[in-house]
Amino acid sequence: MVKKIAVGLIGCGFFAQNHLHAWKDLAPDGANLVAVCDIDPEKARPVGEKFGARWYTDAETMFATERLGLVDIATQVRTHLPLVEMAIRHGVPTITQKPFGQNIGEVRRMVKASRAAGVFLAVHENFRFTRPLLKVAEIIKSGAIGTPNWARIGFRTGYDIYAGQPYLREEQRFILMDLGVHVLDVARVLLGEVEHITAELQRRNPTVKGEDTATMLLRHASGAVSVVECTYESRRVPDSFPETLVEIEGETGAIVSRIGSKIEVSSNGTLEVIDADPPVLPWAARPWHVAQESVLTTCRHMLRSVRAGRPADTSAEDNLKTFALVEAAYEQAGKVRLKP
Ligand code: NAD
Ligand code: 89V
Repeated sequence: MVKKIAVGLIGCGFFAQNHLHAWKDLAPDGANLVAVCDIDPEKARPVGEKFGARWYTDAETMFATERLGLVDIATQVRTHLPLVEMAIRHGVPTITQKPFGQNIGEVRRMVKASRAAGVFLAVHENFRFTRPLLKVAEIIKSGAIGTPNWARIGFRTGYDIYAGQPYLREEQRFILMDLGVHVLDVARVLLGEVEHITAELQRRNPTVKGEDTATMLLRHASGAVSVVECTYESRRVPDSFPETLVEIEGETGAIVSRIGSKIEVSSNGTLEVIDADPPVLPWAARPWHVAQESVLTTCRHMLRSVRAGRPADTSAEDNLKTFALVEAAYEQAGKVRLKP
């Protein structure tokens, strides 16, 4: 009999629906979704009723009332710091959605608080847990292409993200905080830690306040170079949303991912095409299914990490390294000037 872990979720909005389904799917693995919380009762109540959990409109009351073994924070970034610090005060292992914090000062404060209290803290950074990118990482680890020495990692879409996340139009720091955290994390996973980064940022959509396109150049400690890019202003057809497409080159081969989660592996002169398209879970729908399945994989990883008493792969300390790249990209943007 698997020991159950009481799970609480804070923030019953747009993306949290995927977290909720994932925790219910993980019931056989010991996840027991007992409580949900949203400051808006018109969100908390129906979610509590639908997922069979007690519902709250105040996180402090939920922590005081429930005996939680894990809390999953799926609110927007402005509330991550206060909610994470609250959870840590209550000694509850905590997951928070990306972006980890509003700035690196907040991120460092949360890392310090979790370390001082000895409380598990991780970021729900799910792109590295998408099935295609798990497969790419596995291929690299197999040595099929040798040591990666060049890469292009891109999330380029024209998908109307604003329909489900209208607040993104108002963010002064937009694409790096929303997508840069994802693609830079993927770059770290596939090519290792980064020594330096330069960035060019653009606002190509006049109706948004922040940058909507980022093109970054990274030098990794291994000597590899990667071009890392993200935008919601692509007009390509077909659209690749929500896939991160990669081109990875090594001494003896290359990996190229194509729309539809197809992965082309060139190794020592031979080509193999792998289908890494994940199943469309009963509560998922194309094209979101790639991201939705990764939510389940991410939550499963978190549950296993808490149960094993070990840090998550996307621990607070690890995600600080990704977040530092976001801040460096903002700082570097446009600074490399020509001196004719
Ligand atoms: P949302 O605004 O739809 O939902 C957030 C919910 O939190 C709202 O219902 C709000 O009422 C509630 N809330 C706010 N403050 C609260 C508090 N103090 N206590 C309890 N509830 C509170 O936002 P969203 O689009 O679902 O995004 C949430 C987070 O998920 C963001 O950080 C976003 O970047 C992230 N996100 C991640 C992915 C991914 O993992 N790939 C995809 C989409 C969004
Ligand atoms: O990650 C996010 O916040 C979403 C995405 C569609 C990229 O998953 O916007």
